[in-house]
Amino acid sequence: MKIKTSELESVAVKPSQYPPSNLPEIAFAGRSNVGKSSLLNLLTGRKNLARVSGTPGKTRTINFYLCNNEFRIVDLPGYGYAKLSRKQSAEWGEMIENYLEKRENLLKVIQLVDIRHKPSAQDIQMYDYLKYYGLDGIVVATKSDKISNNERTKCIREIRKTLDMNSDDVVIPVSSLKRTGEKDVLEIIEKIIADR
Ligand SMILES: Nc1nc2c(ncn2[C@@H]2O[C@H](COP(=O)(O)OP(=O)(O)O)[C@@H](O)[C@H]2O)c(=O)[nH]1
Ligand SMILES: [Mg+2]
Repeated sequence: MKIKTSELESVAVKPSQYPPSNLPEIAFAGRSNVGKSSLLNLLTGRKNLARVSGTPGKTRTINFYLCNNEFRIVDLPGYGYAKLSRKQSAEWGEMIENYLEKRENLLKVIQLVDIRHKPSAQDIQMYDYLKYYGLDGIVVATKSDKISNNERTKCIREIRKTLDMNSDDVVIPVSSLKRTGEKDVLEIIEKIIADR
């Protein structure tokens, strides 16, 4: 699959601001700075659809991108940003929970982790959350250009083990910098939509 057209359809902090639930949605979650915006730009072939920021933690909204007039990519606000107040953290939790729990047209959440690091406590928590809602099973390991081919296998094994993934779950190494792995992600998105 190729994403030929994409546009920001809605920016939401609460369910009443979501677009209609008429189209299938695939969401992306991950720690701030993990490379989510870069990946979304790569997938959509647009330089600046999702902002890439040097200052993490800025996106505090759920952004809905309409793709090929056929499905939506949903950018969930990043977690793990140290400078959030307790109130902001609570708002983040509520925002994510509302969406994961109630969105009937949400098919899957693709979780991003940095390929170099063992998933953090918050990564694990997020993934457990996805398991609870039956939305788990696909992890993108970002910034794969930062490690050698040799290290890659080891790092992926570590991610699988730490997140307690099943054998039929997948970890896809991606580099937005080198533009690798993008086809594998698009293929999976296509399959999720076709199988629904
Ligand atoms: N080396 C490398 N750096 C990346 C890659 N993807 C993102 N980055 C960098 O990581 C930082 C955060 O990226 P961004 O896409 O804004 O992450 P987000 O906060 O998860 O949306 C930026 O400085 C990016 O240039 C990648 O594949 N390889
Ligand atoms: Mg971002």
